[in-house]
Parts: sequence; structure tokens; C-alpha cells
Amino acid sequence: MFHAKRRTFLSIVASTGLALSLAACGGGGDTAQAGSGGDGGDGAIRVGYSQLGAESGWRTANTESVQQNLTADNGFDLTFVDAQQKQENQIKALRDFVAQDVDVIAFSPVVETGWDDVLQEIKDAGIPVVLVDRTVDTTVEDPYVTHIGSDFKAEGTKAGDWVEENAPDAKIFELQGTLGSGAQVDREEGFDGVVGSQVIGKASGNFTRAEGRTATEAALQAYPDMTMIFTHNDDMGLGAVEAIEAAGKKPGTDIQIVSVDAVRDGLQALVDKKFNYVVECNPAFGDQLAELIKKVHDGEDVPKETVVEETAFDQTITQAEVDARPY
Ligand code: GZL
Repeated sequence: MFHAKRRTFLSIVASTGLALSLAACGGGGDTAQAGSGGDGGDGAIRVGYSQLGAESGWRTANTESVQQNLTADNGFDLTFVDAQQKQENQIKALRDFVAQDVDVIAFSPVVETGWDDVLQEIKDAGIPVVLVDRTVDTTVEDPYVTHIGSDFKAEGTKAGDWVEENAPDAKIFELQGTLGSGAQVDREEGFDGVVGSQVIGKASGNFTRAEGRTATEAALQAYPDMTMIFTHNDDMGLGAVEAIEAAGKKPGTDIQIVSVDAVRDGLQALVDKKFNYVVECNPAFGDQLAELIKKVHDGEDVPKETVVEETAFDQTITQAEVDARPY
């Protein structure tokens, strides 16, 4: 397709430094675009970004980081679309980006599967994909240029290691994220790989506080002997705190809580002794994402995978440390 040839041509031109000479020679309709690497106008990189939703404190922080870095001043023309956690909304946004012939598509897939058709359409259009945060499971060959995000399995393993060390007799209810999402699948695999024999029940809270509370209310009835909840994110864990307290029990004591994300509200629960251990999942990688997109657009080599750096926190964390957190 012309688009594919044009885009391939431009990326070769840009990456071999021919753009300037073509611009000087006035080599045809695309020369300006070759020189500017964008829509021929202000030279900004036109990015279509499909964000999966606004379901959690982590997602809010991630959206802020992306929007604070993919700015006009930083050389971007960003179209940012929130899918409200609906895959069909993401697929529509991705198709719109193809129709708009953006320079780069970036998205965080709400679940791992169901992307084959649209990823093939994007590939046929010759538009490079930068995968952000979540992961995809697709039959499309080489569907994206690069992925930036966390190692979710390592996060689950880190949580399991703490439980193995500090609560080897715990009877654990696993409060899972959106079923079929990379974060849910891999955190479950990592955690259960260490202490799966201690898990007495599982249910999804879809990464939201409200659904985390509802799932925990049911679990407290179904598993009255639970002594711990492993929650795949802080928001569901905070919903679990509400359910545990409504049941007349003490979160962090009667029922310990191990969580993932380390947004400020989650760390505050740690200071308040309602959470017991929190594995960090860093959402603030918008600066790294911006640099990756620039390199992809300019046809420069990029790593297939960029894993963001993360740590973990226990109840030794101080209020001052929590107050100093950026999100
Ligand atoms: C993890 C991210 C997860 C967070 C949740 O990178 O995809 O989605 O852990 C968010 O808070 O909903």
C-alpha cells in the first residue's frame, strides 16, 4: 500500500540522514514530511494514544505522566482517547487513528487477546505501534515495535516471596485485576508460583475500589477463615479495607493485606497499618515513552522491551516518605 511504502521510505530516509538533502532538493510531495518527519506542517509527531480507562489511582498517574510528556512543546501532536475499560472502544480508537494516518500508535490494551484484526490493519497501514503498560497475546507477526511497562510476573513473585517469609501459614484470598489482562494473568502466575498452595479462593475486582469492596464482601462470607488478601492493585485493596471494617474486623491485623501499585493512598494504608506490604508498579514513565516514540518515528533502533524500575514497601515506611511521593 502507498502508505506502507511512503512510511517505509520516510523511515529509511530519516534513519539514514537523507531527510535534509531531500528537503534541500525539494524532492517531491513527501520531502517536507521527510524533513520534518511529521504531517508537513509544524513537524510535530502525530501520536494516536488509546488509554484503557481511568479505573485506578495508578491509571490516573499514568495518564498524567503520558500527557505531561507528549506535549506540543516536546514535539508531539497527541490524540488521547480514554476507552473506559471497554475493548471495543479501544479498537474503535485504533481504527480512527489508522483513518487519520497518524505517525505512531500507542496503546495500553485492557486485556491480552482480541486484537488480531485491528493489529493487522495497523500493520497493513504501515503505522508503528508502541505498546504501553499492558501486554498483548496475538497471532499477528511482529505486531509492535517496542513495549514499555512493568514486569508483572516479577511483581507477583515479589509479593509471594514476602508472604513466604512473613506469613507462611496465611490462608489467602486473591483479589484479582481485570480477568485476562496482562497485569492479572502475570501477577497471579508470579504470586501463585511462590505461595499458590496457601491461596484458598480467587475473584476479580476489575482493578476498581468499588468492585474490590464487593468481591471482598462475598469472599468474607465464602472464606471465613481467610487471614490474608493478596490484591492485584491498591484500589481494590482499599475497597477490601472498607469491607473488612464493615464486617467488624481489623485490616492489617485480623486480615493482612498485600498489594501492588504503591500509589499514595496505598502507601497511606501501609502507614495506617491497614496494608502490610506493597509492591511498587511505576506509572510515571511518560518521559521514557516520549523518547521511545521519537526514536521509533525517526526509524532509530529501540529495545523490544523497556522494563520500568520498581521497589517495594513495608510498614517501616514513614508519613514523610508517603507525603513526598509524586502520585
Ligand atoms: C499495571 C497496570 C494496572 C495497575 C492497576 O501496570 O496495568 O492497571 O496495577 C491498573 O492499578 O488498573
